[in-house]
Amino acid sequence: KCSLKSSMMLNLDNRIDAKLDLLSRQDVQTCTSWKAPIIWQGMFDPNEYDQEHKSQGSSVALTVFAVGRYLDVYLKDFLYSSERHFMLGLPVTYYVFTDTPEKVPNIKLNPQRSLKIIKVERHKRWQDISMMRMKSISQLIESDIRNHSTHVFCFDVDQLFTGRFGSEALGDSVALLHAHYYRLPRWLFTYDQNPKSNAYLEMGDFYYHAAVFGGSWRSVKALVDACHRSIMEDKQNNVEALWHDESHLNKYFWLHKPSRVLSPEYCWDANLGSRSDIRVRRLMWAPKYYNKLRIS
Ligand code: 2GW
Ligand code: MN
Repeated sequence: KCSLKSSMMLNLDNRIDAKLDLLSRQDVQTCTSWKAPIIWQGMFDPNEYDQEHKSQGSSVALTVFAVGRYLDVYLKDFLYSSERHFMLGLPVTYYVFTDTPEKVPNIKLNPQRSLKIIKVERHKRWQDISMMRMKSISQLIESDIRNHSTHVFCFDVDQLFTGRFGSEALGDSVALLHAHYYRLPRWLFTYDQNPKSNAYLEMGDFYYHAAVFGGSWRSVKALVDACHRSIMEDKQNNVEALWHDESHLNKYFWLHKPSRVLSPEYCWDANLGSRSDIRVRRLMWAPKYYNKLRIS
């Protein structure tokens, strides 16, 4: 449990964070040992965050990869749901990475929102499709995002927005608690245990989910560069981390603590059932069609 008496002791990402009410949630951990807030429903006033970010001129880039069949199966629903729930009221630019640009659905976007398509090659191994996202994101931040958006969020495509995923999630460096691990003892966390891998991590703070990470474009650039470098070095040494990019991400966030942590409300798995601490479901895992999608 968080022992902080007052949110004034938080490390603040935004001026408005001073108003976070850590004590409004007694049933969950609301700050980390390095005093980053863990964002749960009930701790914040959404309107105040929206106003603050509008007046600061925040704008958000959303990156998502839809390579091969993942485009047909997931992309359209992901984007439509995002139009209903993701960062409403702020300018949003979607960046869809795909090997088949012609198949990207033509979606009617709300005002102040636009979509750009980036063609990428389709790696043979799915592990590479997932890991090489780091490099593509880095290049895009450099060539485009940094000129247009203050913040970046990177998403898996196999999910659906079902509730507000708003400006309260914006911060300098943002990590997400993995829904399957946030209540488990740390020794069960599935960090990479091979000392030969750069992702090797005996014990970390939390188990973070790579399906969602974000921050200022500068911080995300540093993160994806570090993870990509780490992944490439592993390749040269003929090792692959247990959970691929997610293992490297967890190592990175151990070395570079996130300034803001999102509760599993921000990426919930319906298979876990309903729990009293999950008061709102903001983003949900979509079904995995393993037999159809993971043939390679
Ligand atoms: C991935 C696995 C098996 C077969 C295909 C793919 C695949 C992934 C693909 O054919 N096309 C594609 O665009 N992707 C992208 O990579 C897509 O955006 C997808 O959401 C993302 C990660 O793959 P996914 O969602 O199948 O993996 P998960 O849900 O098990 O992801 C966790 O672990 C991954 C590493 O193994 C990543 O770290 C991911 O960020 C985690 O959420
Ligand atoms: Mn996924």
